[in-house]
Amino acid sequence: MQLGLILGDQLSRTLPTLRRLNRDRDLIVMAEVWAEARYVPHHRQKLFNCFSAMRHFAETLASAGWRVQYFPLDGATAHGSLREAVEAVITEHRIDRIVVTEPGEHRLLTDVASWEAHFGCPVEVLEDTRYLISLTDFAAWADGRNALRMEYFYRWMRQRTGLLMTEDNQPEGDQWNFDADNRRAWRGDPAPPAPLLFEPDSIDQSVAAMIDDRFSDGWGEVQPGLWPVTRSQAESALTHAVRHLAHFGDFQDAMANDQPWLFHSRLSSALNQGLLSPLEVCEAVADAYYREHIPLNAAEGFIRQIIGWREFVRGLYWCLRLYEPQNSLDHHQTLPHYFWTADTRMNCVHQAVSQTRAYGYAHHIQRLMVTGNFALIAGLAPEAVSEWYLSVYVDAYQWVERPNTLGMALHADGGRMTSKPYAASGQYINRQSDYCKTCWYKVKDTTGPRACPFNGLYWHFLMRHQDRFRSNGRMGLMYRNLDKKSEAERDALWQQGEQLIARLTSL
Ligand code: FAD
Ligand code: DLZ
Ligand code: SF4
Repeated sequence: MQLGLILGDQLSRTLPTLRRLNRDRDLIVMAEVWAEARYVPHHRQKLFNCFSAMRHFAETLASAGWRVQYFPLDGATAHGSLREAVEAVITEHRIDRIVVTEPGEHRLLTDVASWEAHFGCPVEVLEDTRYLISLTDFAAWADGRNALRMEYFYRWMRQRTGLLMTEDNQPEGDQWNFDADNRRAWRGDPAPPAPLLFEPDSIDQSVAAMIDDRFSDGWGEVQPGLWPVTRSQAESALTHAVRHLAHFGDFQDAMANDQPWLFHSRLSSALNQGLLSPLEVCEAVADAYYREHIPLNAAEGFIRQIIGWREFVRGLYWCLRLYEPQNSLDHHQTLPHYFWTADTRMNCVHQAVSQTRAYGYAHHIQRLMVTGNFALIAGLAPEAVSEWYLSVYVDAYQWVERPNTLGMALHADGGRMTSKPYAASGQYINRQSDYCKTCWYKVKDTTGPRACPFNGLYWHFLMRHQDRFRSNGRMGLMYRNLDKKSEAERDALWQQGEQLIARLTSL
């Protein structure tokens, strides 16, 4: 008999493990374990989504005739780790082979790689085919390139997939990228769609009770029904997202007070858990464009995020070994308490962290240009920041979280992923949101007690890293602006930055 282990983010009907097993003879094992639940302090909503989706998936498999051994965390036989769960099954049954689709995290892949020797039983690790490009093909694309840039990868992926390509293999609309049409600020109109909610069932109720009981000290609120946890809920979420995608393109980079979702799809957790496939999501969006239900800047902008960014960061995680510690800017400040408490006068940070605590969600620009930008210019230690991002979002899995945090947001990878750091002053946040209007700080001020901290920290960042970045052509304008200032002004900015860094915890 073969033992097929299915992990919490492998909840796909097309999973290679399922294709490799025999429904009549083999055994599927799924286990909620302490090691996975506690290796970072996961948001309680993420734990809820993970365990509820696992239990629903196990039920679906059992109804389809599979033999499933499921270990709930609150059951009599709960295990500390996946290794221990597998060991328990091997002791109980005669197992000829262990089959597992490759885990999405290096940490777990390394552990699985040691099982064959440990158990004295063959372990077959299958390639995860649920992505649009294999790691081998990604490595071949990356091989020999001086710089790995998403835009070139994305164009190549458009050609490979044929998504939004004309019959003569040209991009729809004669343009690869409508990025410039994705930057409108949102001023209250049109109204964003309400998120699709689901009716919690008995599995959801028992998982919610378990989270309350076993993770009472955990961070974040739990709302059963807020995120899809079954395949059919994920399909409804996709239909809902596509129906409301028309304004995604225009307001992709917008932020607004008390508007956690705006026009974003909220599909990342379903995608990352395996409830949706990236291709079906992109095809649904392309279809909506061809039926003239959504404009090209929305369809292209959205598809770029999936076949571009999502596949690109996965390739980089493995190819550039981004699972290893990164700190090219030598940043070491500790994470201020308000990343957990939201207790800060900086309204933009307060908004991003509050909604993260409430829903396990912030959209991309909040993650990149508010919390990420702050962490970059304030010089927070990258590994602490990365652990925070991995902990607080419902969609957080290391293969996607680390490249985004260490590469895109913090430039801690030495610029292998982006050509320049995404450092910005309060002006950017003011342009893209209404946060500054109600902030205690004054976004127009650069010095003084109520000056927006993003301003002082931004100039300090440019000055403290000028040896590295001054020669970067893409940062020329930033340094020209710095050079226009008098020496006295630059001194004042430096002092402002120093003071802000000295009192990061009281901002
Ligand atoms: P939408 O805005 O509707 O975008 C559509 C889809 O595109 C998303 O569902 C997602 O699958 C994909 N996507 C968009 N941007 C990215 C990106 N940069 N990388 C990979 N996929 C992308 N995304 C995660 O899925 N997990 C993470 O742990 C994660 N950590 C991040 C950390 C930082 C510092 C930053 C800057 C971004 C991170 N992202 C992460 C990317 C992005 O913020 C989320 O994918 C997005 O906010 C999810 O919300 P949505 O489904 O409404 O996305
Ligand atoms: C995220 C997560 C959590 C919280 N718990 C479990 C678990 O108990 N059992 C399990 O099989 N998987 C869990 N996961 C998902 C794994 O952490 C995920 O498979 C790895 O991080 C690889 O991406
Ligand atoms: Fe954020 Fe500064 Fe605007 Fe306040 S003034 S919301 S701190 S950017």
